[in-house]
Amino acid sequence: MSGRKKITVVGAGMVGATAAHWAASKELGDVCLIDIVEGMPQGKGLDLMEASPIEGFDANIVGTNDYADTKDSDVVIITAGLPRKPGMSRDDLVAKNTEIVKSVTEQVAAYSPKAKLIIVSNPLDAMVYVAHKVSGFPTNQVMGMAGVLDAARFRTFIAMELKVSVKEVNAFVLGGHGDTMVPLPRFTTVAGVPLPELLSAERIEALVDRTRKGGGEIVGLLKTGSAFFAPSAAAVQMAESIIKDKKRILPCAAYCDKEYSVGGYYVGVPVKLGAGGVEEVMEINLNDDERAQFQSSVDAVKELVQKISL
Ligand code: NAI
Ligand code: 2OP
Repeated sequence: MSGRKKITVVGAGMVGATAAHWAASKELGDVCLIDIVEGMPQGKGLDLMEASPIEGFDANIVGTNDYADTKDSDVVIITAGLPRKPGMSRDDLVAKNTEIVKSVTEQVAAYSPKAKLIIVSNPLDAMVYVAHKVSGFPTNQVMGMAGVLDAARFRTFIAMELKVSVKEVNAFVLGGHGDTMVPLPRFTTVAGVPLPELLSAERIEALVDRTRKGGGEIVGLLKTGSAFFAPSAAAVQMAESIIKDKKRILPCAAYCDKEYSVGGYYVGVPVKLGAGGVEEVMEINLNDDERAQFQSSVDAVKELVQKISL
């Protein structure tokens, strides 16, 4: 037991193990890596710990199959889930991952009732809803990672197009993960200059389209899995804002009721993330076109959530 913060990562696969790596190397706290596969989280945890003298980070890293080891975590990142297999429909995947996220969340919530939960498992907008319902946690404690990743992809493509540092590019996205995301070029800036002043509408649309299909582009290249470096970095950026009470404004899947007139669903919106988890949902004025796109994204999320039986 140390005086450090504690981050648990559930699912020690590609996203989970890489999230543990980022969290430890940034010295966010001690890390607990848990999976159902025996030996694998222990092996990855020990291997990562053995990298610490080389990289010079102080963090205790425990790999385990026992939820007792996750006790009193400050932040829990949930990446457990199955990828879609041949012959499996999207609905089959929703059913299977609902089962996994439900059982994981029950155990996490029992050992760490005050933890902030960051859900990564797909389909994201539905799985964060499952985690909220099952944990019974207040809405500020439960959120999903998608917007930071989608915005990072958009920022990458804009920086590549304009040949500028990614640090100059700030992007704004709303809505669900992937196909239904709503990038907002009006609020996307390069060194403070709105994107529409720097690129033609056609070029912006091409970059938006690539961003929407960003997950599929990586799957097409990898063939045996999906993206993990950027997704894990995104989840850890959210964890860092909470652990260090940075109060960053990041796009996250957050519970919205009156906000944006969503009516009680988790959708991607800009959120202030601090020690209290989701401390505020930031509302911005959307024009008619942006509002219509956001609404169809919310409708897609509702349709997905209606398929869930808990
Ligand atoms: P992976 O297959 O490498 O790892 C998943 C891990 O979950 C495996 O090690 C598996 O043993 C474990 N697992 C399965 N059932 C479990 C249970 N009941 N308890 C504990 N662990 C369990 O997959 P990867 O690439 O790490 O992706 C993980 C999830 O994150 C997938 O659902 C993927 O679609 C999603 N994802 C979401 C993103 C987002 O933007 N929200 C981005 C990237 C991935
Ligand atoms: C992605 O966007 C698979 O959701 C994942 O890369």
